[in-house]
Amino acid sequence: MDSKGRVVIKLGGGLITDKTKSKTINMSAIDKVCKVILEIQNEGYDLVIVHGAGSYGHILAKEMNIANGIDKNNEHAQRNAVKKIREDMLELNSHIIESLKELNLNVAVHPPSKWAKGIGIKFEGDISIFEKESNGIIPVCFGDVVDRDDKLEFGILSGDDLMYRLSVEIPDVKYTIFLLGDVGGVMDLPPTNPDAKILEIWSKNKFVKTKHNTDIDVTGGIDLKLDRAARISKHVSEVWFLDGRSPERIIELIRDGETIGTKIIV
Ligand code: IP8
Repeated sequence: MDSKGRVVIKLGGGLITDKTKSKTINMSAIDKVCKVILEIQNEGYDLVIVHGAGSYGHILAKEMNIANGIDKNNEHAQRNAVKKIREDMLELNSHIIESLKELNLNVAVHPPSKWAKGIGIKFEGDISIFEKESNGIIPVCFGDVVDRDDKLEFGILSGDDLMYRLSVEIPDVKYTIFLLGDVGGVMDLPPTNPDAKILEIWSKNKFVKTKHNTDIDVTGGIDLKLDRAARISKHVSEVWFLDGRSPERIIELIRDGETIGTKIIV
């Protein structure tokens, strides 16, 4: 069957782990999303999967100040932490791979620490490895600690930055989907407010008070995601923030053209 195009999906760290407790996996959420990934493939789309770090990355990265690069006073402990976070990310990734393989899906994992350098949307690395997979093989990558060429030596490349380059540079991306862990989309008020409602549409010009948990997240939380999503929407017409706890909404979206969630527009 000819491909209907590509769907790029990020499984948010808050969906696949409990962000507050070190290395706590949410296997039932992962299994639920993976079943939908199989359905998307059965609908005739190619996929690219990205996932966040959640409590497999952010907690230790914050404790050891990894996002700000090398600190000569704490070099040894930081290098150990970099190694440990990379191992933990591979462990988190293996849970997702396991779930995909149980559904007989074929995957190719590309850990960013092996092919990417630098942070932010201009990170270096050959994205074309993600479009070369054939026969329904799904390329997978994740937010990671990466090397930097400058004196800071290392930094954190967020899955949201990977989402940007993967969505914009790979041809034929029809949908870019950010699956969130605890909300139905972008909310009009901080999600802790009981009156908060899902915005059907979000554009950069519209002011939204977002709640970003700076205690845990070393990359940029919802604000980074929104910035990257807005940039992606200049190239991809269907960019959505959806509730990862109800991943079947992706199927609804690709079949019916609409679902519950937030569409990001320029
Ligand atoms: O959760 C962060 O990736 P993100 C990666 O996608 C690490 O922002 C290692 C904290």
